[in-house]
Parts: sequence; structure tokens; C-alpha cells
Amino acid sequence: MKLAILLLAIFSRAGQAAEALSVFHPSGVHSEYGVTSEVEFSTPLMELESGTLAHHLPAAMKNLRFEEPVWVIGYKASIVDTQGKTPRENYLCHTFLADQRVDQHPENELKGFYSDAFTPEVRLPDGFGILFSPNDSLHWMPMFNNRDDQPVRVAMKVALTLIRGKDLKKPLQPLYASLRSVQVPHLFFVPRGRDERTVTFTLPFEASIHFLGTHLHPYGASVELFNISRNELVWEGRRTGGPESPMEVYSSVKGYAIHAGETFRIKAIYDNPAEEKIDAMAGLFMLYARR
Ligand SMILES: [Cu+2]
Repeated sequence: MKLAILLLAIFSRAGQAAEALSVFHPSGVHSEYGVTSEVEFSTPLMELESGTLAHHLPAAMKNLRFEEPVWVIGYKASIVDTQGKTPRENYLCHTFLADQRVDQHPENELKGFYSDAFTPEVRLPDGFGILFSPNDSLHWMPMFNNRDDQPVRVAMKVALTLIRGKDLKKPLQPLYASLRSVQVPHLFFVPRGRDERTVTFTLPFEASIHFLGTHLHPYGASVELFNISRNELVWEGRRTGGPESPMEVYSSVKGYAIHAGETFRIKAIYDNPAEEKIDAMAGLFMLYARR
């Protein structure tokens, strides 16, 4: 009997109906590729215990689906408190929206977006979009951190900027996503001082990279992508100010051409000025066009 209840619980979650993304608001974003719209969704208010890190509660995740083809060109996440206001502390770890569950297939080609505490908004370079159709089962994974001594109640909100297929005036080039973390498990701890971690990998396709964004926690200093095959730095993303200021992103219409089989290295640097160890994650989110 217990087993039957457990199986029922598992199957009802796996088969959870996707929420339709069908409410389009006018967006203030101008694009020569067509009229832009905004679509929003959010978690309910979530109770975050003190000290929770990279926290992804099943109740916060969503299965989503568009009922028509859309080209998403922007993704923005924000945190609100019980009053609907932005809290002083930053409780956003990172968030993904993709056509696969990124926690299970972190290295596959995805159609998806990310954002994090220091890159809260991803805007694609002009002329590019990520195409979602009614065939794509989208999974949204919001992740929270609470470094406070007290529990908090907050919600995460996402606003997508998109061009509906029917509003497209001229063709956009489709982008695909890949993401790499410098280590698995993704969460690690950095003692006092400088910490450098690297990961090496091969990309198996002819493509051009048009967007790079980092995922870091406070005191993460930089993330770089290096082309080992060509002995060439592709890009290094740094803070735009202090240790908790926004991170730079790479965004280019021209892009960086890569060849199938080239080897790359991601290097992430943390600089912990405190005696106590700090929580950390370090990765790179890459958007590319196939050639
Ligand atoms: Cu994180």
C-alpha cells in the first residue's frame, strides 16, 4: 500500500501538467525583428531556512509550455519579499529555464536561459533568439541562497521578453545553450585567500558563440574561457565593481567561431578576504549558433 502511494506520488509529479504560458503583455523593448511581448511567471512565496544554499524546492519548480511558437530574446529574474519589494539581501542563487532538466543533463545542447545574482538579466545580441514551440516541454528551476541568520519568505519572479512567431517581421537566428561548471557537485567552499579551479572540455560542433555569462557567488572574481587548441583567450568576465557587483557578460553579433573538436578550459577565480570559508559555485553559460 505504501509503495502504491509512493509510486502514485512519483508519477503524479513526473506527469504534472505543464502550465501554459499564454498571457502576453506589451513589452517596452524595441526590436526591428518584430513587436516584443513580455510573459511572466513566479514561484509562490517560499520559506528559506537560515543557511540554505543552492536551494531548489520541488514546490518552486515549474513545468511550462508555450501554446504557440515564440522567439525569446531576454530573460530576467528578480526576488521579491512578502510586500512585493526587492529585499536588501540577495537571495537569488541562479535559475534555469530550458527544454531539458539542466540538473540531469548539464552538458547537452539545450534551448534555454539562465540568470543569477550577478547577471540577473540576459539579453541576446540583436538578430538572435531562442525558439520555443508547443512541442518543447520547458522546465524552470529557481534556486535560492539564504546566508542570513533568520529564515525569510521570498518569491522569485521571471520576465521573458519575446517576439511571438506571428509578430516576427524578419528571421532571427536560433541560439542553443551549453553550460559547464568547474566542478561537480556544483556547490563548494572556499577557504581564506585565492582559489582557482579549472575544467577542460571539448565542444563537438561547428558553431559561433554569441553570448557568455558567468555563475558566481559573492567574492567570485572572474571566469574565463580559453581555447586550448588555439592557445587563445576567448573571453574573461570580471566584476564591474566590488565583490558583490554585477558580472560582465560577452554579447556579440559577430561571435567567436569554434570548430568541432576544439578543446576549451574554463578558469574561475575566487578571492575570499574573510577568515571563514565562503560558499561558491562557478560556471559558464554559453549560447551559440550552429554553422
Ligand atoms: Cu549558485
